[in-house]
Amino acid sequence: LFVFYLPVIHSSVKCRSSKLGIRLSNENKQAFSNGKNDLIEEQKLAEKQQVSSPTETEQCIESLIAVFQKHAGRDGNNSKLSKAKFLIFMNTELGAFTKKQKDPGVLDRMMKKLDLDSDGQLDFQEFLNLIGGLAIACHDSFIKSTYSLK
Ligand SMILES: [Ca+2]
Repeated sequence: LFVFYLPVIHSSVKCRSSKLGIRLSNENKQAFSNGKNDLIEEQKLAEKQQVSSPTETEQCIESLIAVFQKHAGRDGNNSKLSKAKFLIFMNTELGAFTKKQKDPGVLDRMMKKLDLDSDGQLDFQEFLNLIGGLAIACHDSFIKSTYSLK
């Protein structure tokens, strides 16, 4: 049903999202260490922060990273999702999808398919294949329903 092997924009995931927080805090430090924390400086800072606030896409990427780390970090190893953590992720974050599945073996098979290096865990790349596959399925379903209405 789903395409799990979506090539993902791996390098772009790392790029801006983590640097953004650092850049903003450096701007804060600079403005306040100069002793110019009057109204004008605060206004300039607010304008700078508005300009460099994350875009919708950047926020989505940050959310994916945060969700992965939240679930992967349940046992202290926040770089991989074990099968148990994968099941918790599926039942909490994608509960609507999971509840619809009548076949109890579907999550086992998904885990096996997603685990490309067969180490019994999902790294971030493998996790993104899941998200990509679900996004494609949702997009296809959206396109179908849009065209069937016309
Ligand atoms: Ca793996």
